[in-house]
Amino acid sequence: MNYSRFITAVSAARKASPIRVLTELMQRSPPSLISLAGGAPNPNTFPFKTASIAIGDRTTVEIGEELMKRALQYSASAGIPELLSWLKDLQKSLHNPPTIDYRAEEGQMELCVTTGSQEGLCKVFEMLINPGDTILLDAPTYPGTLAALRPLGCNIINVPSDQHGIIPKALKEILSRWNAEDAKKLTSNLPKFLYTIPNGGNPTGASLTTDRKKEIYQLARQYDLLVIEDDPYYFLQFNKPWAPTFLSMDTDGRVIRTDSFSKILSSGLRIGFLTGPKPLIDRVILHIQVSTMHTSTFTQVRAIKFPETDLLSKLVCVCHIMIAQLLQQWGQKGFLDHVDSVVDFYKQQRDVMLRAADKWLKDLADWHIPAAGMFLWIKLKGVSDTQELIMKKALEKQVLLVPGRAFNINSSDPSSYVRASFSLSSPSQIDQGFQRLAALIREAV
Ligand code: 09M
Repeated sequence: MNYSRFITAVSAARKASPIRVLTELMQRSPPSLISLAGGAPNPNTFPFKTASIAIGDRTTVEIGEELMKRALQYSASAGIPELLSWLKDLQKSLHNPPTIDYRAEEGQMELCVTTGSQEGLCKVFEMLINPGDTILLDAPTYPGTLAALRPLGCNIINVPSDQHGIIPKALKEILSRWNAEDAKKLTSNLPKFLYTIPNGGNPTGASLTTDRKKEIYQLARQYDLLVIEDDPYYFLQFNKPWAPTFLSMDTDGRVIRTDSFSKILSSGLRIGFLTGPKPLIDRVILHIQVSTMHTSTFTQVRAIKFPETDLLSKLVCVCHIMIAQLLQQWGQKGFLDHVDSVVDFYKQQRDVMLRAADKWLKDLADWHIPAAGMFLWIKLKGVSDTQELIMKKALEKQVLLVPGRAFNINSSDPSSYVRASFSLSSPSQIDQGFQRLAALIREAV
């Protein structure tokens, strides 16, 4: 792969800071080295000493004094080594990426920890998109993606999809506007990437079939596209075996995958991870390095904010240690057992919502059964746009859903859909919520 075609001038210009180079040199040196080079604070002065965190299975994650000192200290931008190696092993077991033993420049699998998958996505988009570039995605899609993409000034093309995700034939048709041979030219105006949510799509609940993934990957090869596989609902697949991922098919090193712990360990801790070809992941790590530096500069200027923000950045490190300790304690089996119990919960919730939909919405709306995730995407019959219905009238009826417009590439385009989430509400709330929605639709049509 020639990665230079994909990278913006800004991203290509990123270089490691000299302090980072020195830090790595220091870490590799024998203990006899007297280093006066480190710029990190002395953790003995920090007020937090130990922590014991209770886990649901009656065990605890213990953070003793030495570990706490590390937890409160600055750490590597890519993630702490124990968490990185645990996650690399996980990716190997789950996806067995063909790139695992490639040479670095050939697109060897690399990984970095991100502050939620959102940070990874945003930094990947900023690495790849120049104003005027074309990119492909299957809308309706996650508004966080659209909000990160729109200001970058790219031309977003919608690839038609159905309840099984992107339709390969439609993708082929769109790509036939370009000449695949142009992909070899540095100045090619071919789309740079295809973005998709392959499991339990947000908002559609759609999951791509394996055959479609294979066809899509072949088209990506033909037209030299990167594939951005945003998969926060991977661990919330209701049926086993879990579908093979784009990462598992990636013989070229053209897949960038975002994973998230938000749906299975915690969304507030803000931990996700980015997996992809080393030449690209290294660019993102350089961006992470400098965005942390910007935060520091800001806090020095705004003195009042200093203690609060400083504490926050250290707590992020505590979170990494907390997750790393938990995962090491659990091992892969313990982690996947926990995932199974989370899936059991969401599957039951999905079934409760489907029963309520059958009971109240049968003649008023259409939907497909989601095979993963936490959303039901409901098309209201006879309602051309749900925006006003939800934003004004639904509140009066004491029920709230997300109007479909929020997920359109152009958010002023009308939508007949609403997104209902089955993650937080109790069975009786779901039942009552749909009863209220049914009354609302009846009044509107
Ligand atoms: N609604 C998400 N989606 C969401 C949502 C959310 C507060 C988040 C896809 O936590 P992260 O950074 O790993 O997740 C980001 C992310 C990435 N990709 C497809 C997602 O669905 C999270 C947060 C309030 C509402 C929210 O509605 O859909």
